[in-house]
Amino acid sequence: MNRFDTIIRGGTVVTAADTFKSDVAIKGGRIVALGLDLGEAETVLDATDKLVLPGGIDSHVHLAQPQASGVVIADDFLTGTRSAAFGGNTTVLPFCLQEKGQSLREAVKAYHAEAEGRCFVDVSFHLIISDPTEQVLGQELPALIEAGYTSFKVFMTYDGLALTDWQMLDVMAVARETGALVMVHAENYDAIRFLTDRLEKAGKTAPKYHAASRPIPVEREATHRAISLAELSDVPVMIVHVSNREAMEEIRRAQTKGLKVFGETCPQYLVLTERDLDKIDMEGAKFVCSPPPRDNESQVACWEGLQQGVFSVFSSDHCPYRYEGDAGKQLPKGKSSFRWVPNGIPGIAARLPILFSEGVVKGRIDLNRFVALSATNHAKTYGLYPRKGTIAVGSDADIAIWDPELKQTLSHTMLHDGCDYSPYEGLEITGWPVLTMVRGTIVVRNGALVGTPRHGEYLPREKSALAQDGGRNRR
Ligand code: DUC
Ligand code: ZN
Ligand code: ZN
Repeated sequence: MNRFDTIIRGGTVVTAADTFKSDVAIKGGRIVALGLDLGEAETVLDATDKLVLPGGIDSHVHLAQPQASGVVIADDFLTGTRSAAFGGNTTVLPFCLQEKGQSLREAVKAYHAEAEGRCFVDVSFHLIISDPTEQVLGQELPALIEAGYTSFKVFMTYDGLALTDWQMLDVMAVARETGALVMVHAENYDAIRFLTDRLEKAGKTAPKYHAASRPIPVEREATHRAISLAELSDVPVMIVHVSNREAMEEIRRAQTKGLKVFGETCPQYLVLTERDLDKIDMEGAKFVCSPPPRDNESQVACWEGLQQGVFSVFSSDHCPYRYEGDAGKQLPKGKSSFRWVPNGIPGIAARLPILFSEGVVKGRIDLNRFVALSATNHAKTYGLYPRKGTIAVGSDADIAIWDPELKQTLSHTMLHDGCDYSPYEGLEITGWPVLTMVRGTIVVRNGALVGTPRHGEYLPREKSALAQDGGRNRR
């Protein structure tokens, strides 16, 4: 019998710290040896001229999320995790949304039922707290955090989701007590409602006015406020989906002060602008997401944030709605005003090819930062490291083999999600994952799905190492 199940031979292994020629030996779903001349294995995979990277971890995706009446999210766990695997991901962290009036435990139970037996890659849930009742704050949330749901998101905007500052302080107090990590959607609710009202009264209802309804100060102010509330509460905070320089600089200023404030940005803020929303008829709706894509200067700022470490994670914020039909972007009400166009765009499979092509190939970031931004930092931030997010002896054999030279024109047909378009259609990409392996089992190989939806496991998580000892870096 061979010592190993699989050896990946001849490739260049890249971690967040190092780049080196090494074979990778796998047994029982784990990496058990790194080096050259490792001997024989049941299966040998040739990685000559390829990069052997930790599988991507996408720590911000929405799958099977309950929606407003008449709207259907385009991906469930089956299609969403399938698409994730095609894009070189091995773990995704979707959000379990508590609806108003719903118990958090019930929401978690229902979400597990959606995921059960329907995951091609590993998954773990963040919570979304929309109704911080006494029961939630005093019992359900602390118990769930102890059970491994160690991060939760709160919204500062949206009907049915927005928390008041008081409520934000309430949930942050729970995070302080338990060591959970708070993620914040930072936009000013009243300002958006005010501007939306004004725009509608002026007859400005096309999708492009979505961007005008939530300009940069809306995001900057809320980012500042979220950071201030976190500082008051002495908790770390992750500001998600940051779109522009002013919000990025709020985060950088807090980091310079020694606060544990983390930032995330996403592909839409690197390669789209608000001009994409200005298309004929409803075409612009394909790009409606929040915060909206901004301008070229904002793209430069987001790259700067990635290069300098202000943003430690790069996620897709995959939140897909179909373009055709009545239940997605062309919802009948959405045609009457941008206000009702479902908010979100797909990106779970396109995230890493975009970061690789626009970042590594164009010389904006090096390979090690690519790995940090695409996998390692997600694992460290959300309590999965070192089991996930690196290539090391003892870690899960979650691996994406990349062809760094493969040139493709991005098209929706390559992505295998449940949506019917990609906002990144036509983008010229260099570099693509040619094999995705989860715990030693190949899920996607050369553009073909070979895995099964029973393979993905649910991952309870440790508390984030970054979130311990309060929100200030001790000096
Ligand atoms: N926030 C998200 O994180 N995803 C989609 C919509 C939104 O506002
Ligand atoms: Zn959000
Ligand atoms: Zn999101």
